[in-house]
Amino acid sequence: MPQSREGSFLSDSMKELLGPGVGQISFERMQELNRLMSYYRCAMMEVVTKFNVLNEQFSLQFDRNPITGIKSRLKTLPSILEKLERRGYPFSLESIEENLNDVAGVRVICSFREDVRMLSEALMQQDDIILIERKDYIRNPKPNGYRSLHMIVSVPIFLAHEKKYMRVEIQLRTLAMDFWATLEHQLRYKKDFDFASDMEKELFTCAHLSAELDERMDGLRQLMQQQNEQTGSSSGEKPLRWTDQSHNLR
Ligand code: 0O2
Repeated sequence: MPQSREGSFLSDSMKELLGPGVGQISFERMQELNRLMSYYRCAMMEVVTKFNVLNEQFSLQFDRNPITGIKSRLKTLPSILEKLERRGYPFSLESIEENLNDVAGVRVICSFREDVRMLSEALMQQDDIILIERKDYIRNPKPNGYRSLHMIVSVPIFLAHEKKYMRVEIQLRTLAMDFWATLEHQLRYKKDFDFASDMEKELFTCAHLSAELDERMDGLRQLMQQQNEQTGSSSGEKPLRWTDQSHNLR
């Protein structure tokens, strides 16, 4: 970044975050900010790896994948500043670490509600993870119908000369919950559109339908599990799966 131009295009909150001076101080603070964001990125990668490992293990155990997708994101700087301002927190790097829990976010999309429970419990049994906060919007959906299990965890990252704990927000939800939340988010944040109350009601009805879908799918999964247990097929042969190396079998 050309130092001579720094002062001209930074917002007030950004200037406060980076320090008062235009020049050396700001440049150093910018480097510190980059370092902090890279720590968050590392913590996010740790959590994603933990879920990939659990998926691998459970897919061997149950012959199906409990996780259908994992998404991760780092909050953008404008969005970090907006949240600090909205909550009345100071604009500083220390304040970001101290006051924001969702700079690093990992969203895990599961097949069934049972998988959400199983994965969250398995993660919490890992002795390097510290649970900071847990919000169960599946048991207690938000008034608009939003469902997901949210957990704020602190996870260690191993740097060259130190171990540092960073916070990550984890959202666990089923495919049906994700379908609803994704579309609701799209509709709600459409620009120049007034969200009428009958549309709120319709969205709430859709949330109810998605919850019912999860319940019925869970019922089917339980039935299949019982049948497998009766016939003993879960402990026996597994159907042959085609993989990338399948041509080697010919
Ligand atoms: P993004 O970009 O998805 O992260 P806070 O996040 O701390 O300001 P709160 O209410 O304490 O607010 O957090 P909460 O309830 O745990 O929800 C935070 C995140 O959950 C949101 O992040 C959304 O991702 C998701 N979420 C919560 N409620 C809803 C909802 O009604 N609809 C949808 N689609 N998603 C929801 P962000 O910061 O909004 O954005």
